[in-house]
Amino acid sequence: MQHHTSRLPVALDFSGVWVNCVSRRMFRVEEAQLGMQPLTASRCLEMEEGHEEEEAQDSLVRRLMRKYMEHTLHEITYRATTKHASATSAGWAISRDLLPDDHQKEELIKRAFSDPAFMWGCATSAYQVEGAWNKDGRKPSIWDKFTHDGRAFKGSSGDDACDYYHRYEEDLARISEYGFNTYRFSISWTRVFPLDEDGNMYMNEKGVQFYKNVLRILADRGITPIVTMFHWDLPAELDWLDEEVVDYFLRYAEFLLATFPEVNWWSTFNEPWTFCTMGYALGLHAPGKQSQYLQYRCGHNVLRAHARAVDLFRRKFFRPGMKIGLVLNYDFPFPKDPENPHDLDAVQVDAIKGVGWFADPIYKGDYPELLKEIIGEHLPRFTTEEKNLLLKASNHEYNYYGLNTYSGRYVEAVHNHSWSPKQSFWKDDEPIGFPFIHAWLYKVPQEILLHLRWVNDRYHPPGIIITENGCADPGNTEYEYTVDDWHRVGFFRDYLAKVAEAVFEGIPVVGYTAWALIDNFEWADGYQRRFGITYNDFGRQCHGRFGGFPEMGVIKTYETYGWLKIGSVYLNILQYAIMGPHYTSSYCTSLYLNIAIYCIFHRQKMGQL
Ligand code: PNW
Repeated sequence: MQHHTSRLPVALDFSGVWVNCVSRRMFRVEEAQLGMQPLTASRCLEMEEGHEEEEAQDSLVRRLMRKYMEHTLHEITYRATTKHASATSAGWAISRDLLPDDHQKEELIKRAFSDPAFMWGCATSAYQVEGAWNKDGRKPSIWDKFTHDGRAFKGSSGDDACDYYHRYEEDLARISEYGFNTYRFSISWTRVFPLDEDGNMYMNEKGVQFYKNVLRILADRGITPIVTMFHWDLPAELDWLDEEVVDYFLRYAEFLLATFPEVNWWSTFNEPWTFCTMGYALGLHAPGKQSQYLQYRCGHNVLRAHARAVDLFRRKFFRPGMKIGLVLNYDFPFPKDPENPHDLDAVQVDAIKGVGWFADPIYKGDYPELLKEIIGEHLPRFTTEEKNLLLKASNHEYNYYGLNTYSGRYVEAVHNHSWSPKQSFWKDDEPIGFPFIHAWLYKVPQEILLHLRWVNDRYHPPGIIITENGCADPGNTEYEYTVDDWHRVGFFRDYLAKVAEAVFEGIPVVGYTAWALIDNFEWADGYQRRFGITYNDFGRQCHGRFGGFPEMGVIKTYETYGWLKIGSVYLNILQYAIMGPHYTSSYCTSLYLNIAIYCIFHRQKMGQL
């Protein structure tokens, strides 16, 4: 083997790494080999010939992984990048410095999630990924109408999105490659059960077949689906303000439960707070109405629909092991002035308005008294019968609490009055945490712990799944920048460590599904926000599956794996660490190392090293 001194500083930090060659065999490569010389397929074959009798692959995998966990991926990169912070276009420097306690956080995560039954996964929603908006009998939803009216960023729409409707097999394959055992996705109502001219709903067989295919693939791979009935794409003919929508939803829910008996984990609604507030108060989401109080009418019908659907589920469909829940979003706030009792009150009021609005009816049978006081006559009231139904619905072993959370915030009482807390993300010219999206997404890991405690103390749900958590790329969204997504690694590590703390406190967190499997249509923000752990080349309306890494070619498989982001690599490594050496996806992890190396190459090219 030709020896030459590497021009790469990072290579000095490797005493040797394992790469995965075409035959899925692992080879130890000395640092010099990693120089500027690409490890092409033929190079791999050459190495294979020279190492016929290498140790058994299993033990190699284990050694690789041991090495991995000894140094951990981020540390390797850290060494190569210490003192080199990269500025994003947002003008904010991301420090890649390894914090002294990062290892402790990972240890905590490993211990907390060691139950093999822990649901570890990622999520998508129909309108955000599927595309094929008018294919095979799918009918328009309020989001088709809203986007076709030009109301999303730069006139974008989910018409094509990730084209997942056609490319779902490739996308689903990633879920196991990333080491996940769970996948959360939603069904498009108008794809499977649209309305005809007379307002009658009918089964659209091709649409049903699509989800049957998805579910079959997941079952074959041992991945548990968590299926959301409603992730915002309401049939265009309906409106959450009309009471009749409750009956429509009930029939749709019954149709789903009867048509997809292979699904054990259901959720009725995703984030009613968001679609009611953004859709009916702020007008930023479909159907785009702006008002002071209509969101409460929307929420009221959603809660009735939830209660009736769950009641039906209990009476007609429940079998032991089946679960059904509601997914609620909230970003737990901090008092702007922790010394000011009014600001402390404002935190509680905010939580009542954000979480209590939906969770109190579900778990306590009615709206919080405080909310009734604050909203007054504009808050609809439940009948006694409805209250009983609500209570009966959740008070059962099938219930779980779906918790979506992203950001932290400050709240303060205005004129010492806490009823309408004022929110902000900055204090004394400092953001509350790293700003991923200036308008709303700041990294504040502590909020997930406070959030979990608040929910658990108030409702005692039998189980909680973190159904969404994640971040968007903060600055440049070009391929080279988003694949090298160390900010995302930091986000997941720090939030997961807080979830781990919650687990040790006895809070029953039974799963975590990262948002999102792939970059997708981010509603009103269109394609400018990349939340995916997989890169998607929207420009060409197809996934960046063909890979990039043009000059790199560390290994052959690189062509196949070019769409990976380091964020997904990290989650996979964590999963390996959690599950131990018997974890089957370890093979993939070795590929990821190559991606990490790519990023280091890339940074050097960009002058960051
Ligand atoms: C959630 N905000 O939506 C949704 O469940 C996902 O569909 C979405 O892609 C994800 O979070 C990331 O945004 C939100 O402006 C959209 O505060 C906007 C907000 C919050 C949640």
